Amino acid sequence: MKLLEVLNGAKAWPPPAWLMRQAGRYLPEYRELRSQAGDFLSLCTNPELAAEVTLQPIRRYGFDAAILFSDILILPWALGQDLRFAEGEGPLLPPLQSRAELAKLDPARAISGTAPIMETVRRVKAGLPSETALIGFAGSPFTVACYMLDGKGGAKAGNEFPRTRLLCFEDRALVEGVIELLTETTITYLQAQVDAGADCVMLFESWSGILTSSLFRDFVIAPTKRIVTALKAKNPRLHIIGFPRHCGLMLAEYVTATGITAVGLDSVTDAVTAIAACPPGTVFQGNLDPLLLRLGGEPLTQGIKAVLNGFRGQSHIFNLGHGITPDVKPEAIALLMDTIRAA
Ligand code: 1CP
Repeated sequence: MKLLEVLNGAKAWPPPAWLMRQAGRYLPEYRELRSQAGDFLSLCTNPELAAEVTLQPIRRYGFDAAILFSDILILPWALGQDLRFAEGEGPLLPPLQSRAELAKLDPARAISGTAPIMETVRRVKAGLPSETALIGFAGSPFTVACYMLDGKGGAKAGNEFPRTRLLCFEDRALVEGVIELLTETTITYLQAQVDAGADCVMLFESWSGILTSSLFRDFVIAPTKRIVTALKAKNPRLHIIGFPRHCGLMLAEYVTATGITAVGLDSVTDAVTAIAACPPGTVFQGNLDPLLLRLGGEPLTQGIKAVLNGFRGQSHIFNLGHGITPDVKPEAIALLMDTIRAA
């Protein structure tokens, strides 16, 4: 599998490619299945439909990797926190109020509550071509904690999770408690995905950019290092991709201190800067601006070539800097894959 070779440190030209949110509302076949399933949570917990949705973009575009179709909020939901996805609003949860409420969440449910997800992993693995890698994933503890404490998404929780950031000072023990629970259960949850057939795993730290450097060390680097160390102790050859979105100057420290195999870059971090900042041999994933997919045509092909050339000579996995948005035309993704293959 080309993706695993690059994660092992090989350099490939053209690089292997997959895209964040490659399954989703921009695809007509996704919208069709989604309407059959009812709400989004029912889709995530229906192994037959979730596996089909995972495979749809692979059939259409032949990406080098499939990413399990699920959501980072499945873990807190499995542990016992209410969750619903309001149409057009993203996730909604009752914000955790106290350590007493936190104590009601049950870590044992990281296994029993996620059984349908593991069934999806097994089905996808069985349905994938042998050259296509299967990526399992979880949210990183801090990013998931933002949703558990603010109760809604970053786009909705104006000013970027204000309650979570205040709690870091007002009731730090509560934030630490949530992160502790998530760190332990994320290890269990990702190990179960590996046991079910995931070839590598990715940690989404989508909101790492809202923390001060000091809090970033405590709430991003330390838990990530614990997860990576625990998973590698059990699976020495497992590759773990970290995505510390908008982490800015903390990038090199994140890469060095956590021990992750590869780092996903957001679109605002350019190749020259990232390569100069990170230790030699760092494996990079990224980082086309998904906005260009809405434009298509020449701006898109120029943007793709800039990413390809920017990381040429490095171990690089082509991806976006964030997920595909629902307004992207499926033809733009076909143009993207043709451009990469012709490079
Ligand atoms: O069909 C729909 O209307 C639901 C839209 C949707 C989809 C397709 C949500 C709700 N989640 C997903 C799938 C999803 N989420 C995947 C599937 C695999 C793939 O990439 O194809 C993955 C990996 C995620 C991960 C995820 N969920 C992240 C991390 C990546 C990122 O986007 O930064 C985050 C932050 C979430 C939370 C979430 N779930 C859904 C939405 C709309 C959001 C974002 C809310 C916000 O904070 O604004």
